[in-house]
Amino acid sequence: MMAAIAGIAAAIVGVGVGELAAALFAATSGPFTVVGGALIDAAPTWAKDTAIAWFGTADKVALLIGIGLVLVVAAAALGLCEARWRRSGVSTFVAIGAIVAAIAVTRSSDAGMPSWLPSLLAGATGALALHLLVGVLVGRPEADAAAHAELPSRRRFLAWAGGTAALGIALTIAGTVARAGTSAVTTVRDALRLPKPSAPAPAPPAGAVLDVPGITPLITPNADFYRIDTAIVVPTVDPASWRLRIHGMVAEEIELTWDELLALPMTETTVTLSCVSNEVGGDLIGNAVWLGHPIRELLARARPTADADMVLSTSVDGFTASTPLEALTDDRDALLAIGMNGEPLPLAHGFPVRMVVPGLYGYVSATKWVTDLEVTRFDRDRAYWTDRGWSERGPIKLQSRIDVPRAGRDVAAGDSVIAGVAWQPHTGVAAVEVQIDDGDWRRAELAPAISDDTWVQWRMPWSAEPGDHRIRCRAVGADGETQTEASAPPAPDGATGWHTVAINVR
Ligand SMILES: Nc1nc2c(c(=O)[nH]1)N[C@H]1C(S)=C(S)[C@@H](COP(=O)(O)O)O[C@H]1N2
Ligand SMILES: [Mo]
Repeated sequence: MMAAIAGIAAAIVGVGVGELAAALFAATSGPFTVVGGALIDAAPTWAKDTAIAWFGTADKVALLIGIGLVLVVAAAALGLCEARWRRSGVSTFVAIGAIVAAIAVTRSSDAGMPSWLPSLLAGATGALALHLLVGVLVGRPEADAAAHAELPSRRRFLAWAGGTAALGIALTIAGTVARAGTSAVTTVRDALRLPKPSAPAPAPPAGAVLDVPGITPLITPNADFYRIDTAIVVPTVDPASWRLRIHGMVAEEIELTWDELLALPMTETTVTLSCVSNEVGGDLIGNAVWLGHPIRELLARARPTADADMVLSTSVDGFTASTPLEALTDDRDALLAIGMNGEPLPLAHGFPVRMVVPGLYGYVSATKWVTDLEVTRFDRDRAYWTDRGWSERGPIKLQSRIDVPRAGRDVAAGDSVIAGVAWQPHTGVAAVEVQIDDGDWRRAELAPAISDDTWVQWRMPWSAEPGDHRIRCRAVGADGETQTEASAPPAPDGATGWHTVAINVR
């Protein structure tokens, strides 16, 4: 009996961890959602019809309750098994988690999210909890020795089991609350219509997209765009309550509502955004068409004082970035962005409003869910990452990457192609050079750029000879500078070095 309770408590805490993990990392991949969805898809029509006939619109709720009841019975059985044959229940918990995780992967609609994670965590947590609870229950030999010890030890077990179950319920509630906030704002976002830009982004020039299988797409789809957040939970900001305050060293303070922002002229521009943590050859970089109002217009209204040199932007989540005032007032398209690739900003990319500043790493410029711009000075205020050892200024460094052939992949001998992307946003790229083994550096074909604010694709034909080869690339900036070979780590202000891939040709 007690062992059955241990099994049930373990299952509850496992489910709680799984559902909370789903709310945080992979919305549609909670263990219950996965099993429910799979059952609905697998159920024969007569079963669905019967369910609807019996439960009507509550059929989904009935299904979830049904799954819950099956789980309770199974968990009780696993508890009893574990008490008799140690490890049997624990390993079955892990196995169930792994199976549900595998189903989750086949069903997931959370692009780029670890859909296997919630169920795997649920299984592992359930297993751990069962192991500990049965440990308390079976007890240590000295506790068993004295018969009179039985009552306190049973009470102790019930306290542990009750606590475990309560924790699971609390986690489930936390997950539900987190998800409810997200779904409310998602509904608002889905209903939004973006204003038309008064200055639309020019179409990419002819030839900007090279026909090379496997090369990085010129425009990164939203679902594939890298993400960097200090917040564990994606903040949910309702546009109706969003406000932006511009204050500090200004002649005139400005406060802006969502409706006021939407009424302002909108610019559309393509900008490559990169993370300072991007390693040489890394993929923490993306290129999107952003829609927004130029920040320089707002600052012109606010009129910064002559001695100001920085804007400290703050997010609802407390993240801050220090952006040189100049980058926000010169003629580049630094935007208070509301749109990304023709859609309202995705929640994870800063809905409803973020900053996008051509030429600067994200950590000093691209504040998501932005609500406050304080005009100030670098010697007066410090931003989130500056306090953690990163440079207070972060211009994006000249870089190039080999996408094709992929490192470690075998290549067939004969006519082949080497291709990739190169970037130094707001400076532009003039050339890319490629070296094979210890040969000469040769110029690659450079596709025309959308603008100096975006990356460019490049390629070079290669007659691949059998054997092991080393391929390296380096870019030349539009300012004439050649990308440095000196290798530097991302901290404190961005990685440098030549991207090098080892290839086997056969
Ligand atoms: N509020 C907030 N804004 C933020 C961050 C953050 O952690 N919180 N990360 C920054 C960093 S380090 C980068 S590289 C970019 C990444 O933007 P993305 O997640 O839309 O790709 O956002 C920037 N803006
Ligand atoms: Mo970043």
